[in-house]
Amino acid sequence: FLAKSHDLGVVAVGFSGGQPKAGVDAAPMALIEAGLIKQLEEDLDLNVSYDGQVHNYAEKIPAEDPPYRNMKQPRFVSAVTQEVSEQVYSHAKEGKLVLTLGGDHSIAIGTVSGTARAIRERLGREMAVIWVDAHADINTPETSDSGNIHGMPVAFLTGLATEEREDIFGWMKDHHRISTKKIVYIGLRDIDRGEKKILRDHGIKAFSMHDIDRHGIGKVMDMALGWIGSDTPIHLSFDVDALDPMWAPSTGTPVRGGLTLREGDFIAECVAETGSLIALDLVEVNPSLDEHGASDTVRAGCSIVRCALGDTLL
Ligand code: 6HN
Ligand code: MN
Ligand code: MN
Ligand code: MN
Repeated sequence: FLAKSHDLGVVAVGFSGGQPKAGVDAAPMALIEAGLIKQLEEDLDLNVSYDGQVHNYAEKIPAEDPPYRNMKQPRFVSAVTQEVSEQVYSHAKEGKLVLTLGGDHSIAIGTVSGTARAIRERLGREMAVIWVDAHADINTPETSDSGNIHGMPVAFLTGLATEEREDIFGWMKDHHRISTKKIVYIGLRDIDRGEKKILRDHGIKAFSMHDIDRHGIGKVMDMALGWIGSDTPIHLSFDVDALDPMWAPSTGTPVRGGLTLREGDFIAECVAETGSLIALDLVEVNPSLDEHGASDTVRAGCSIVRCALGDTLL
């Protein structure tokens, strides 16, 4: 699905507006300072296009941004994700694999909509999304208790939530969206009541930590990739809080009982082996939370990215 399998576009999104805790905006710089881009170029031999900037989108901060339909900072998140969507789209339409370093998970409204549109235009196909997370991030503005948009991206991306207002996600059109049948979750363990109903009502494929305990991660990956089907382009959106806080404590909404470091890397390795990966997001690393765990969290994030982009143990 890629024009050249060695071309990688990197977008660094220093954005925290989808949730209330500062610091997640510093993650792209922390990942890059830990050597991530250098490793991708030198160890994995990727041809990296990166503009050398961590975008903070300060110019997009609206003068006023009161809550709307219960969403917090809706105009700011909408404007930033619209811009991210264009950035990701322009890499993906040239046939590059796109790596986006977040930022909180609201930015996936931009990344997934950008690749969905590019893959439709380039290949005339619908892609699949593998969402690795402790959370389902599928609240609608109405089901959300928190009002934090990082808990809503999947609802907007699947059209379960829509909004007419151009400045509050009204820019999202059908060509930006994916079907509820094309998303697969892995690692879930903290789902809100309204989200459980949405997952059930729409028959959305989800592998929780219970499924991983029962079958093992190997079988779960076979089932997840089997659901997607071979020869389907895959966008992998990896929330670092899918990992157990033992391995990734520096994140905004940690939940105990998560993936081991190896299970996280294994998921990424299995996706790499399909040869169908077209985009990868790494989100929710927050180096300012649990500061003594920050370097472990950053290292875990770098490792997941390397594994997804083709690093193998042997
Ligand atoms: N994330 N379900 C909770 C909410 O606020 O809607 C938590 C969302 C977490 C989002 O981790 O990307
Ligand atoms: Mn998430
Ligand atoms: Mn999460
Ligand atoms: Mn919860």
